[in-house]
Amino acid sequence: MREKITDKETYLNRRVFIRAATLAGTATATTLIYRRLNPRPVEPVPGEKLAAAPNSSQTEALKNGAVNKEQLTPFESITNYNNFYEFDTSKDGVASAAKGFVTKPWQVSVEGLANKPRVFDLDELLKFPLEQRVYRLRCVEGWSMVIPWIGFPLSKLLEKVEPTSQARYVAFQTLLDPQRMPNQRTGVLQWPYVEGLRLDEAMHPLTILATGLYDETLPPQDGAPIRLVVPWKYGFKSIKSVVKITLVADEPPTTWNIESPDEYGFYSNVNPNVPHPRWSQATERRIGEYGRRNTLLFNGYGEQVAHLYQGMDLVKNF
Ligand SMILES: Nc1nc2c(c(=O)[nH]1)N[C@H]1C(S)=C(S)[C@@H](COP(=O)(O)O)O[C@H]1N2
Ligand SMILES: [Mo]
Repeated sequence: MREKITDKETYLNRRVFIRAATLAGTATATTLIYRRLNPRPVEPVPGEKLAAAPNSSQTEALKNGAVNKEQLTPFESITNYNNFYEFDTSKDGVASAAKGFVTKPWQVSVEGLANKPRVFDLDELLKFPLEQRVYRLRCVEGWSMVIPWIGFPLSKLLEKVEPTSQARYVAFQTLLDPQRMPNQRTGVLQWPYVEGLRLDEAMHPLTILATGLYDETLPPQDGAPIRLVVPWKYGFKSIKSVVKITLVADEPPTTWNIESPDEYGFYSNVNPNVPHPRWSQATERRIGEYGRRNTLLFNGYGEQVAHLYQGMDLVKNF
């Protein structure tokens, strides 16, 4: 199925199959694990169709670091096993809590150390040539998925605002609106959720803003309408429902680092050799599989990104 992921028919057949298997109670690994994780899966509200541009062939995506020969994680798992603390702190509670999250209208302000800072309407962002990018997502908690994102390189957006020579980092911010994101009424994290990258990480061709997954617009639970995806870093760096991107001179504060600086560093590159203080990072559980896989340095994207950290102590700069 991997080589045909851009084929909508294959995908639709697959979804029908998965649904049929779930209904029939077929004891496939996927179904069992899916059931265990999601006692009452939320039927996804069908998103609008979002086609990746025809010129974004899979060959092109592979050149850009897409995963080869690994099963895609089923749509149902990607959309029912989520971390999105603005809605719910339990992974199987996010989908229902985020159902009905209104993401129209939506704007993203790109500001700070730039010659042409400005506000972009979502419609404008959807006009960037969209590509499909199949990436591993490795959560710091020790699980992973393979997700066929639709999006565009963050660099394309940053180029439009022309970062000045003082800009060395990029800060990101999620929407702050406790009416629409009910768990922001609690103090479970400091709101809004914020993240950051070094400018060269932000400009790297693997770093994308995702506006869809499989062939649909992003479901609310996955960070609608637009979220960051940085595949070689732990999942929490991939901030959801972004409203502000700021070019800055100094390393910006980041939510999980504020929360627990000894556990979550600014870089948070996936690294099997740097254990979390409370658990090993050497292996991971791929959602839908039995057993565990070995975790790969930079989540398997070392060939593309290792040069960014040349001469840097990856243990100190965890
Ligand atoms: N705003 C915001 N972004 C967030 C999070 C969050 O709680 N709030 N969780 C992060 C974590 S820990 C992970 S693993 C990924 C999960 O993305 P997914 O639910 O689409 O798989 O989103 C990240 N982005
Ligand atoms: Mo995560």
